[in-house]
Amino acid sequence: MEIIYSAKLKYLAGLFLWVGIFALRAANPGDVIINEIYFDAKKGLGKSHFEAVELLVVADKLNLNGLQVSDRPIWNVPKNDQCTLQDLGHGFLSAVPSGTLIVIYDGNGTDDTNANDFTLSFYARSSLYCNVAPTGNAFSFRKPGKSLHLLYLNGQVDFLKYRASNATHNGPADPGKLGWENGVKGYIDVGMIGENVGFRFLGNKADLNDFPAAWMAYSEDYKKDNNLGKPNGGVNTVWIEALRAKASQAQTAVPK
Ligand SMILES: [Ca+2]
Ligand SMILES: [Ca+2]
Ligand SMILES: [Ca+2]
Repeated sequence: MEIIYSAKLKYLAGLFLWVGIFALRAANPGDVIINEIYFDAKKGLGKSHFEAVELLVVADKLNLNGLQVSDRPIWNVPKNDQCTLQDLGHGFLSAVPSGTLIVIYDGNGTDDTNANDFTLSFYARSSLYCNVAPTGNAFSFRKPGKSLHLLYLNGQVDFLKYRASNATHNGPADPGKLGWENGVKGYIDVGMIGENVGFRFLGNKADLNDFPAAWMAYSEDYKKDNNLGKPNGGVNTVWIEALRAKASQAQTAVPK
């Protein structure tokens, strides 16, 4: 009798483990998006001043182990820089709440791995949780135009492309299968070279970020008015607050 009971417990434990693994949600397009890019590290302003990407988690409880950013031109041709997130079994990336802003800095620093306040940050060059092989950099934006792919386990999740209005050419970066207004020719205009330092998404819906007009370039100094890890104002903030409210309900919901 006891043997049967113990076998049953083991079976149930195994079942719950498998249900748990399959319940983890992988990232698809629209589930996590690029929300802001800071592309000008303004060399000379001192350390802890890095180029950065802010990602917004739209779908609740996503498993983001394996999420990757890369500034390669073609999404499935690995070259240039890249950064792949992994939590090494600590679990902080296995069920990330909706409304979380994840900032990846291309520099050295102390990571924030606690999503209870809806922010996570990783310093790609020193982080244990960011694989930056083979170049050692997560991305490199110091050019009059560039692009960024967001990938998950070899699939496309998001894409954008930007360019200075006086840049001489558009660059080869291709959105692949993802929506992006005007395809290879489409880009976010970030003003004259040197005029601005980054750009933010102003929308309140994941697929609106396919439209360059939904983005705004900004010139504020990174150290004085750092918007990385914070909602971008207006309806973007309202949207993110709603995503966070939904996530909190999910966390505190009592099963009936
Ligand atoms: Ca945090
Ligand atoms: Ca998009
Ligand atoms: Ca922001």
